[in-house]
Amino acid sequence: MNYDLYIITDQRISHGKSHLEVAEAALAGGATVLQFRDKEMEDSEAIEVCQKIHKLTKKKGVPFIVNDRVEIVKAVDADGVHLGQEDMSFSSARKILGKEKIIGISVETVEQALKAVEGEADYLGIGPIYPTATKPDAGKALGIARLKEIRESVNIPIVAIGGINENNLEEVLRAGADGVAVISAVVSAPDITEACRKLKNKIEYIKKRLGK
Ligand code: TZP
Ligand code: MG
Repeated sequence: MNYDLYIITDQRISHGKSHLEVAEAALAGGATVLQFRDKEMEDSEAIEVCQKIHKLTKKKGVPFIVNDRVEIVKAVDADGVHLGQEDMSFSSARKILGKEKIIGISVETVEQALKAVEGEADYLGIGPIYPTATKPDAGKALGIARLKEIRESVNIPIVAIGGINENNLEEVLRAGADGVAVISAVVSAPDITEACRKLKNKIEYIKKRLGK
């Protein structure tokens, strides 16, 4: 699976664009993973939206992940779920979703990372690496040193998140992230497709240079 450019939808900061519009534009710009993230939308509406997004991601062969909401993954047969430390336990999610679905876990420490690997998480989200206004309840920025420390402790895919944009991409990829998860730098951009293209080109260029 290609974690290079993991785009997360967020209707609160997309200047009126819907999840579906954000997803469509991000896919056109080369997103390699797409996540639906909405903590407020009613299940029935979220399911409708996710069914539509899933149709688009399938056409592009891009994995579709749902944040937090295991029952929605089940309802729309999405490719997986992303869970935080305070969400449903990994083992419960695995029981509900079965072996084939992707389960990603957010971690902030080496200890949490090792535990997630032990539970056979498919990938880790690490962040916030830099300060971010997008997740007000996120802890304080972890920094690059923590990302490196976790990279050295685990060998499953890791995706860096939090305050990532074209100016700090290189630093996180050099620290060992397999890809970057981005919200505001893409979702709030005037042209989402163009913002994705720019990031994607830069990621590919940097990775090539780093021999990854
Ligand atoms: N988890 C840790 S930081 C974050 C999440 C969901 C928000 C990232 O958003 P942005 O706008 O890319 O900083
Ligand atoms: Mg969560």
